[in-house]
Amino acid sequence: MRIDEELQRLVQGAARVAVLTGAGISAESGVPTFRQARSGFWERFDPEELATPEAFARNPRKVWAWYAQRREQARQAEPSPAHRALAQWEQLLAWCCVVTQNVDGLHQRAGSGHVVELHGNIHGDRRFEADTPPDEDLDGLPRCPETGALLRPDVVWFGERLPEGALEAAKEAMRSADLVLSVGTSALVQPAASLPLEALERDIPVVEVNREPTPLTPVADWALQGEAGEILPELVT
Ligand code: BV8
Repeated sequence: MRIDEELQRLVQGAARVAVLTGAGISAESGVPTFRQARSGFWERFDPEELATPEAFARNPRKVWAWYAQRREQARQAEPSPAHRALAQWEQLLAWCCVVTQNVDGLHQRAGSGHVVELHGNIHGDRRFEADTPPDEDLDGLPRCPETGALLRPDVVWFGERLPEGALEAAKEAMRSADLVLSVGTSALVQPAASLPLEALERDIPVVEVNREPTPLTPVADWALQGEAGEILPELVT
């Protein structure tokens, strides 16, 4: 893709960068996105149906099956050229904060040093604090070794509050950057999708890199349509 000269100068002159990423940046690592056309594996598992505390309380076995499969996918995946381009760029910047909606841990594996995980991390567990089905239905599911309480994936489900510190850190990064990128997100899930607005309200330039148009496209200063794994290495290194 030919990168606009003005944009290239802006990127090369940046010192403090905040990058919001979504499932699209991991697509080229082989990790399925949330809203791609339903095919095969995704027909049985609708994320917005399953990524909720109610779904887990109703059927922890089915939700754990979905997360166990996604955990394994994330383990087997390798960071994409886009993850790696961001990690390399960080070495040239005064600071770079990657604010990710993803739970796959691929930014950290690519070498990014400052990653804010808005929606948690699929490789962690924590205690499930609400009521669960009777014990006999929970046989074989992960439990807390000390208390025997049922464990759940350490991610933020729909209807759950984001980790306070993470959301505040993400907003602060967007407000104090001199350049913001939004990469591989459909800009639909709140409150993450509103983060670039923190920059736009302060006339901080926002660049979108995404395979298709999103609600952010019309208000972004630049919108580069295509594969993150092709565009980012050309744009930032
Ligand atoms: C909350 C973790 C409140 C689990 C996820 C307004 C304000 C506040 C809340 C709401 C609101 N309106 C609605 C809500 C509720 C809800 C919400 O936003 N619903 C949406 C569907 C409308 N939000 C919530 O519930 C949030 N909680 O607000 O709580 C509250 C307040 C007080 C007290 C209690 C509660 C919690 C949201 C977090 C949900 N958890 N994930 C898990 O992963 O299993 S969200 C899930 O969606 C993932 O994290 C995913 O990353 C995220 C967003 O999706 P994207 O990353 O954008 O992925 P998607 O597939 O959609 O898009 C990928 C894009 O990439 C596409 O555009 C595609 O074209 C592009 N692409 C693909 N390949 C490539 C590419 N681009 C470039 N290159 C490629 N190769």
